[in-house]
Amino acid sequence: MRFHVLTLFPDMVRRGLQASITGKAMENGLIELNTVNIRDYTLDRHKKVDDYPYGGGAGMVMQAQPVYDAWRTVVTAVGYEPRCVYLTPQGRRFDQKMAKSFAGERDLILLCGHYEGVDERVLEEIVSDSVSIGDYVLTGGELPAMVMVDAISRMIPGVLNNEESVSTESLEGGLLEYPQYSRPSEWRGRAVPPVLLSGNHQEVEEWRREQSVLRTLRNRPDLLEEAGLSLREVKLILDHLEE
Ligand code: 6GU
Repeated sequence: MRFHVLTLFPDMVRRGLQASITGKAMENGLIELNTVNIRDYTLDRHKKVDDYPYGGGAGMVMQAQPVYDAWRTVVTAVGYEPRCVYLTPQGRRFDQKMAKSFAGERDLILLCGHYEGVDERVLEEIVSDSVSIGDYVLTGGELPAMVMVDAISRMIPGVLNNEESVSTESLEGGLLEYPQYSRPSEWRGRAVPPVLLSGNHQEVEEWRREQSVLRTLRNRPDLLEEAGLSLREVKLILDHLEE
């Protein structure tokens, strides 16, 4: 999969994704990262890419022309119009389901906004999806673009070493992940839950499922409605609510 990130801070995006698993995925040719510096496309003598908002108000607006020309260059290079994501707090909230849908694309264009926003006319012209990564405001779309590239990349076959970990971990089953433990079996007086040392695979699975349900109840009760719990699991929740 090829990611094309339109940004004023290409180094930030490149350096952020070069580390760790996404970096390895690039080395292995499983993903490609093409950062495009929007400033390279300005026609302004002083390399300016923003201007005052019509109608007044605080801040500056990213102008349409350099954004459009940067986008057009990518479209011409790939030979078609890939989906184009605009990163903005006004967008649809990014989630695992959305990551999966983007993971099926050959190319994805990510447009990072800055200042108070981007001229609406170029957004109307090029954007297929407006996406936010959560209910807080960041200074620009670069970190959200990196978040999206990371979340999408790990769904691509071969990017994670353990294929199983893509499907069984957090949120895939609609529940949060259960707690994990490794050696030693006792650390600072804290023992690993004995069931995990029992060798009884079925009991381990039951314990983990129960832990997932209770953790979701505690931290993300909004997820429980969609989680498809059994009657037994609903009763478990009710017992804990009484305590
Ligand atoms: Cl996509 N952009 C900005 N600037 N802030 C955000 C965001 C995006 N998602 C959450 N906060």
